[in-house]
Amino acid sequence: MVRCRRFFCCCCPNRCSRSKDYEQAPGEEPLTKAAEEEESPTTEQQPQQQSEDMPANVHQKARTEVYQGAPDDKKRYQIKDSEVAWNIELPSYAPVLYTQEKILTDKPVWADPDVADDGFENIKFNEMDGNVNRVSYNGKYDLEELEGKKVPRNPMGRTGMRGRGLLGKWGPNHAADPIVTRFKRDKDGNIEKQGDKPILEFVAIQRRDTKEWAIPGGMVDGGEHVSATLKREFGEEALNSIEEEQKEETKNLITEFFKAGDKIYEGYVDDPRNTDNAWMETAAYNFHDDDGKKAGKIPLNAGDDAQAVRWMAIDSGIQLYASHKDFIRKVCEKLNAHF
Ligand code: RP5
Repeated sequence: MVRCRRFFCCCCPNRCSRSKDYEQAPGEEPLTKAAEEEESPTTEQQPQQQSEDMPANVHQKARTEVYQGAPDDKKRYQIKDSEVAWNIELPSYAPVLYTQEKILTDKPVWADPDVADDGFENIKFNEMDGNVNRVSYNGKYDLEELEGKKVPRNPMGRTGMRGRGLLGKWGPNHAADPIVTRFKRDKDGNIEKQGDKPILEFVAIQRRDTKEWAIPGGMVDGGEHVSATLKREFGEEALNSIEEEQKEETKNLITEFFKAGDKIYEGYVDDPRNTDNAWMETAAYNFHDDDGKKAGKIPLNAGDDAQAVRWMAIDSGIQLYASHKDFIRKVCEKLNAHF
């Protein structure tokens, strides 16, 4: 079957104009039983709440005035930290309306219909809608009115922009983030330390869109297990697996390595593309190579969406895309490593 793998990744230079052979991993296994269960959202949802897991700096990057790729007159309406929450009265709130022109005119398959388009009324928010997961990790989201129709409302509050911006789906846009780590070692193979804690390295990619360093994550395709997305995205972004024939040995190594991951975070991402009506959510998993003999040996090679890839030493000073630094910090806590 030939279909676009990238779904609605805005940093893809092809913006899904190029189809690639889609290879659903045969007999793809869930990471763990718990992870498998968590991947099947139910319609029985609790009202939205901010989980303890939520990164501390939620909703900062999703409020920057200049929105990537938007025309000059489509700047976010600026609000103070204290005005983000919906329950704070803000009669003066006048968010700009913006959805990328290409999404509106090309109507790509990975994007939802716009409010005035045929098919919009059939979208089922807050539930599994065919193979599209419209369930939020943070519980049931509210709907608000936009041009006479009901659209999802960002559970984390105001962003200064309505519409979908660069995102394809109304409401949650689901991604998965593989955090591949190893200990930093000197030339003799000894683990390097800061104080009494080992220093960790993770596989980082430099995004083509914002040029920021990031975890090599990506969108979950419709009907795809998060476990499959984690492996696929790592292959596409950090190993350039689409363009190059991987050696059988490398393939087996990756398959084995990606069987055992620890869930680090599930929920809202403070992504710069978020709007009042469309936002990113992710499932971030850590795959740790304790002796550096598994993932540590795989040759890295930047794929389509990345302009560079490397093992990056972790320290609290790193600057990463969206909420990725929060996920990395959690991995350090779990492995009792330096941050
Ligand atoms: C972030 O966007 C997620 O954490 C994930 O890393 C990424 C997915 O979007 P694309 O890289 O596919 O654009 O919010």
